[in-house]
Amino acid sequence: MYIGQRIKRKEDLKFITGSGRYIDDIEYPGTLYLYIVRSQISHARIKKIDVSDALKVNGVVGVITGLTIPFENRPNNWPMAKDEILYVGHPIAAILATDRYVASDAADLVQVEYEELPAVIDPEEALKDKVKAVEGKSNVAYKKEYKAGDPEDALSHSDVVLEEKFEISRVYPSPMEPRGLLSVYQEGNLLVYASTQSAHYMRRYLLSAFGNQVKDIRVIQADVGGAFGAKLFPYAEEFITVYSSVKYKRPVKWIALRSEDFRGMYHGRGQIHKVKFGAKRDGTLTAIIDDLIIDLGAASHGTYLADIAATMLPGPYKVRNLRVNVYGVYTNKTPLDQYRGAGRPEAAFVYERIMDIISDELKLDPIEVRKRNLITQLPYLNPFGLKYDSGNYLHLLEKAEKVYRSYEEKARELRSKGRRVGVGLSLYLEQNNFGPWESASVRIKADGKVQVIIGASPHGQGTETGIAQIVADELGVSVDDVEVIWGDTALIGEGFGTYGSRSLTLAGNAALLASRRLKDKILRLAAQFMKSDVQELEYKDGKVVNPKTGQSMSIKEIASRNMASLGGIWAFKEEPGLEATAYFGFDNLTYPYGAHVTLAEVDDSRKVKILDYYAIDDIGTVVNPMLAETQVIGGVIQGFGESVLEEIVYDKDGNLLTGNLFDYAIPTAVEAFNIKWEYLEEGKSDAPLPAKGIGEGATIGTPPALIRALEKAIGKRLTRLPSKLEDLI
Ligand code: MCN
Ligand code: MO
Repeated sequence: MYIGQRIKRKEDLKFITGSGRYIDDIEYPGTLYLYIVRSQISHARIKKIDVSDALKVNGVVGVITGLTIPFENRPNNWPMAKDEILYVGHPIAAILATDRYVASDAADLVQVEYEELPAVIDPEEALKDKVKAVEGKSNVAYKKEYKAGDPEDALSHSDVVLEEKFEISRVYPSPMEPRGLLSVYQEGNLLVYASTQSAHYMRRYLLSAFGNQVKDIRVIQADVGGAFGAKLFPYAEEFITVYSSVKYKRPVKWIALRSEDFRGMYHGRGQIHKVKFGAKRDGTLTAIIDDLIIDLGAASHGTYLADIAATMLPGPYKVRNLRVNVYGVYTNKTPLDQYRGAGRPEAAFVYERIMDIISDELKLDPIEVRKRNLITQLPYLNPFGLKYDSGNYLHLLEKAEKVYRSYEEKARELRSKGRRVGVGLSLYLEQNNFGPWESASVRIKADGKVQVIIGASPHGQGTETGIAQIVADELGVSVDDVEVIWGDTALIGEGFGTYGSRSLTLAGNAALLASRRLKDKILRLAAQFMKSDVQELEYKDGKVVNPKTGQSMSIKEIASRNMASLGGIWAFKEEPGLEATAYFGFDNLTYPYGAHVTLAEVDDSRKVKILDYYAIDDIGTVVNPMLAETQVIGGVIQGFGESVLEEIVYDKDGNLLTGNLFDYAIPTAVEAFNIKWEYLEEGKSDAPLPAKGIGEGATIGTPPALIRALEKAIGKRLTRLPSKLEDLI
């Protein structure tokens, strides 16, 4: 059995030997390089754009301005600002040149005449709807009320009623590779190389805009240097690049500079929760009323993140009286969309802060407060209709409690020596496997090697290895003989992609079902080749055996017999070919859960140091504990960044103050720390392979645990992400 084993990643060799192929490594003769001229101010009316000087530059082939394409939840001035500039970084013009440096030099010669408009940057200001972020439009792009039970009544019957404002700042997803696209126009067809989380989504988006101008669009996912949720949905620059290659009938390449990526890549998080909540003296949470303001920036496609946060607000707790008033507001900033965790980290920050605050206010132990509120019967229908499927939350919490108590012990000792240390624990609920289904095809080639094609688009997670383990077990072959490929819309009919921690579960189960289907076909073909009745045969360890006669055939023999001359094949009833496709999806989402415990120190220079860190997850069957563990490690470090280092900051006029990696701090090897991880397999999903996802969990569990530890270290309540230096006095 490979499932459950720490198999080394199959995908790494090419990257560690330098033979990865990212978009910018792919070269086509005759390529034009595209450079985007971006707005330097946050809100203005465009009066005139003069490109005549730019067009005179030797090597410049064309300049595009005023391109607008109607697209769902995007402003009228999309993908380019035609008459109104909405944020710093908004594309205004695109220079196409035979050399990328010529293109960027020519960009300086584009003259934009504009009339500045007042900008609204602060989301609470935006909610007042006085200064408009988009001319002629209300700032309130989205309003929704989620209500369950009777929260007002429950508050009036509570022993304590508390109020708090939690702020979760915007972050930049910071993949190592910025975005980019290469669009190749060939005889009426488009071949698009993308740094994306889903080749199929990209094709569908591009077809909606360019489908009537080209015969077909094929999208290939190049190697992707990280995405973290931010490379799933379409971007202005991608549409501008494709438009240009159709217009000039040439390959066009666009690669973002890091500083452009800070302004162009959708920011994540950006939520404010103004919360009123009540509790009984014993720590029972009675009700939550939450005004949730999501800072959408200049487009409204990020509203679903508030919906996820709102419906997940009860977390793993029994509270049934809630009201969440969601306000999605436009601001003159880069549009907002998903970042690893997507709505669940925001919810967890709020419900875990609430648990800790209740324990402080009522002088109760934080674990006891959690236990008092914990859901103990699963499946459970949460007050907003989400069905938590499986698991034993209490068991996991009890395991985490042991770690917590031992960290407390250490903390007491260190505190007695005058050190500012604290311990934090978080319990969190994850929700994953979004998207209707995923596809997989499994083939056996003539040499007996197995090829798996999946509709998901992994980009660093290690899914190739995980899925190879599943298929190798099912077919009884060596994991080294299983190759997993993906990321090309010409490879498999339809698919979705890699997001919402779904790939192992959905594509993995599709691959499992396809392997089972393929085994039936192998048996039928073998029956013919072995001149046996199919009922007499058994599939075992990559072989078909006839227990009665002792006769057997390996998959390799069957696969090569399958290739025999036409007569040899058509003489049989079964058609040739060893290939099967299957699809897998859930009726309900799955709900993994976990707990994080940390011992942290704030030193005299207010620097945060993690002295110990422990995470426990229950994701049902773990296919490869090493892959899952590395996802947790990466996620904890990202969560650390979000908790103490990373923040997108704009000044009051909408200038981005943290627009490069000098001003925007992400954790590096220097800040990294040791993380211990353990897993339970009690909460199985109802899939044939009863797994759930792990790709995002750690970004949900880390901030509330860490902020609690810091709060205990300094003895002052912390309510925002990240905690800033001035908070840590
Ligand atoms: N796994 C496992 N057993 C399970 C579940 C998962 O062994 N029960 C393994 C899988 O084989 C895979 C990894 O854990 O190697 C993650 O699988 P899964 O939870 O299915 O998540 P996805 O593959 O769908 O990845 C998406 C997830 C998301 S949504 C974001 S955002 C994120 C993340 O993955 N972005 C990442 N981790 C990232 N890691 C890297 N390196 N780069 C990103 O951009
Ligand atoms: Mo994601």
